[in-house]
Amino acid sequence: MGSAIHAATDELRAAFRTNGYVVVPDLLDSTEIEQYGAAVDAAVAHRQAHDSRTLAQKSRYEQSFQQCINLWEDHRDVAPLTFHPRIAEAAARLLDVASVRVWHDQALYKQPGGRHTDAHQDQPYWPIEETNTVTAWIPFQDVDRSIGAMHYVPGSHRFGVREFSDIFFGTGFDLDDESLTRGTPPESIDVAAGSVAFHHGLTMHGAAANQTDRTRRVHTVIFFADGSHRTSTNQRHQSVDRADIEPGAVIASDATPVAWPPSAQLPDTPAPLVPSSPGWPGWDGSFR
Ligand SMILES: O=C(O)CCC(=O)C(=O)O
Repeated sequence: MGSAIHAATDELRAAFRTNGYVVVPDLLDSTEIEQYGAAVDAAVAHRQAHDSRTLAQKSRYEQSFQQCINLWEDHRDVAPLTFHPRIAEAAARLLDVASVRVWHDQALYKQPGGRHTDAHQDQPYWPIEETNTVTAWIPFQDVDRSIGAMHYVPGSHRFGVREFSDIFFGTGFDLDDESLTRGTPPESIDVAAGSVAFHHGLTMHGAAANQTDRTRRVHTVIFFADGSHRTSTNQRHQSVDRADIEPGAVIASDATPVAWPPSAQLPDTPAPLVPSSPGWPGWDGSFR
């Protein structure tokens, strides 16, 4: 690990606590970017090989990105990225916990001409009681607004809002609605390849359209504090359903392995997906 590799310093942790997002610079070196970028490219191509639709033929949601979930399980060369110790350690430090688990990973490839990503909070999509959650957003190329940069409403993870926003069939949050955002405008964040943007599970966010002729290649990993519980609602989600985690129980299974502290070996591939997990698109394997 070279000296240029950074960490979630106290300053960055304070910024994350205040704003609900932060960019941790230089977590991956150029060799890793090339290697993992190629691995995720191949995994996405494999998962999407059956899909010959043009962008215009896809749903609004699918026009925002090609979403490929849990690539670490069936594309084992992606696993070292999903469980990358520097990224997992940064997540644990930002959440201020000793140990984090992976909820799931997902590639989010925004195709040339891909529409913007509608605004939402992530946490309402997940039946996790505690809100000690964070997503690592890992671009394989420099990202600015023209290719689909993320934007975040600063401090919105502390607004007391935990509200499902339907980006699958609807248009998501209206960030011009001051009663939602407290009049705080979203901030668009450029991220250089090698750096990782982290956002809290309650931070309101979206992403710009891809106006370039290149795909915006991004891998993401969702981490949650070890010891978190499944909500007592009947909200379904493969990350808990497939391991029969009961409502109210601690979420701990081989479907959501510990990423920090790191293990000597990468986690094994867990049992296959539950064939049909009602809820919302993606959880029945339709994006696989
Ligand atoms: O990459 C995008 O376009 C959206 C990402 C996102 O919403 C997320 O990672 O929670």
